[in-house]
Amino acid sequence: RIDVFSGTRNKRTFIFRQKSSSNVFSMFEQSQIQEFKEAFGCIDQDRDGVIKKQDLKETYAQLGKLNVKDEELDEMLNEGKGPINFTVFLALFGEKLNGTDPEDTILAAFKPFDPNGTGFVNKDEFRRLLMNQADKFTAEEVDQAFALAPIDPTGNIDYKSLCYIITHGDEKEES
Ligand SMILES: [Ca+2]
Repeated sequence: RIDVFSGTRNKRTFIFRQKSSSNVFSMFEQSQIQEFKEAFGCIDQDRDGVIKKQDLKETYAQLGKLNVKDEELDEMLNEGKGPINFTVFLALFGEKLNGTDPEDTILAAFKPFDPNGTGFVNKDEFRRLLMNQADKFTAEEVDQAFALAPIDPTGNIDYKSLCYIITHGDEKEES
């Protein structure tokens, strides 16, 4: 059995560094990684640490889908460009979730500032929020964000629009 967290990890991480310039494990919260690990364990039916066609077939069968085509399974497996161990699995999900998840996270972070769900927050509170999040913004970066922000004359920010700009803007920089 392959232990993805010891022997093979450094090698895989290196491959993904080259590919996306960031460590796939750093893209997720510890709790998310735990959830992915459980999902991986469910799919890896024979528990050899790698997802193969037979694993997918059995997983689909358990979900009641018995007529999945071989080509569809091949396509999924080919996405990994190699054996799908947990690190590769995480990277595949990471690519799919990257860009949407940070947006949800930011929107969720705004909720306490917007109890009535108006979609607007005061810009001074917004500045505090950005500078205290996990991905701390500097004052300069906040000013840059404000330059993009739709702000009304009373100083309220349309944060839903702004979250979109921030998260999708980041995506552009990475590629
Ligand atoms: Ca397997």
